[in-house]
Amino acid sequence: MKIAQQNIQEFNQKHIIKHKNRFDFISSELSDRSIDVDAIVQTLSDFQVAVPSWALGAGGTRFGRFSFGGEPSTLEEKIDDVGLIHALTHTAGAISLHIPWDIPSDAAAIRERAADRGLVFDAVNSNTFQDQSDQEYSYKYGSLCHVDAKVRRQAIDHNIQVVEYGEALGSKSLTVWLADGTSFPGQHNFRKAHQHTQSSLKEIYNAMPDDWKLYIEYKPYEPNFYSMVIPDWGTSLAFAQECGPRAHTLVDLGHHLPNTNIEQIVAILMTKGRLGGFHFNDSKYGDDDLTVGSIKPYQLFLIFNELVYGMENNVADNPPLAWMIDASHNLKDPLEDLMQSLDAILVAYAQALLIDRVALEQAQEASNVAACQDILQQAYRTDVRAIVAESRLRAGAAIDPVAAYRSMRLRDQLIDTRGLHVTATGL
Ligand SMILES: [Mn+2]
Repeated sequence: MKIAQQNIQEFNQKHIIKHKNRFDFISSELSDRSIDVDAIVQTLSDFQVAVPSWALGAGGTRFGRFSFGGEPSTLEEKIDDVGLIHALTHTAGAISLHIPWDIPSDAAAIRERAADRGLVFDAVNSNTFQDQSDQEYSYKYGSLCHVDAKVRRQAIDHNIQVVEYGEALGSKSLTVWLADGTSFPGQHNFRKAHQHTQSSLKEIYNAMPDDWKLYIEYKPYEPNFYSMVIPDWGTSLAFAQECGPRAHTLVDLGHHLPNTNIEQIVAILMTKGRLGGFHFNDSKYGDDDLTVGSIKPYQLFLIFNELVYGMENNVADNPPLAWMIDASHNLKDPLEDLMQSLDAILVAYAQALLIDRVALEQAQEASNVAACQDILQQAYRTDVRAIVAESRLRAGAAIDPVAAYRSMRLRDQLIDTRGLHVTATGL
């Protein structure tokens, strides 16, 4: 299923006058502050975030799962759904696959289907946190860290195979997240588990093509509750540095203990040239996988403040970042949730682009703490929604994607085509 461009134009036409009034108002206000609004609109139009194949259906918890009508049950349908989001937002120009949930049987056809919807394939993700029915050894007690070399071998080979699938699709990076860890003191020899993980990662890294990047994700707890083999950004960074220059740390916003200063982590990793990518979501307690910006929008803005600074002052030659949403939708229509997330990302990015960096630096140098706070909040409290809408309008997308999605009754159409009781693969 695809959206005709004409339908988007018709939707925009109905809302254009109201939008133009709002955009003209904020444009003149920002022009008075000597801000180049057109440059910001262009930056937002160009910004692309990958949608993961596992976020298109209803997620679940360990207590239950409530499916959502019209969920995609094949890789082709998942690509179609990302295509719908991309047509409405022009921000979701990439898809990220999890293997073995989404093994492409005909890579050329899948690639073509994606290209037809303006999509490319972003990082591929391996999975050694579940056992598959056809695998010889279990990951119950770990994968890349396992005490048994045969289990490590199987997990390394799986990652190398994921890279091969990715190559066929045009991906250029592998993301590794490990559930490896322990739930009880004494279960692991920490040093041995660390060394096994390091040598396994290095072997995967060395097997990748020369133009590939390795992203190493961290998480402090869950599914293991006493220790994780890669619990934090420092451990991830140490592994990345040991692997080589194309290995980087991946920050997932939900993979931190409460109140962790994530923006500071972003700043330090970029200073070291080792921030590889981002998994956007939001949380109240831990890895809640809630809609981006739904709980802590100010934190998201402060993170974008550091990202913008890092991209504008790239002294350590940090590579271009891989942006991806990593969320799970238990209550909302997954497509609406993803569009809300994309919107929240663009709002935070736009606000960060408004920060008066010259004034901020002067205030920092003068230790004028009150002024520092005022400068940040002046940007954060600016209503940039019309700027974000204008960036979509100029790119041929919908002024208000969720409203357009509803007015076109796209979920009803998906249910008509796919049925009410279908289940997407993934978490
Ligand atoms: Mn993640």
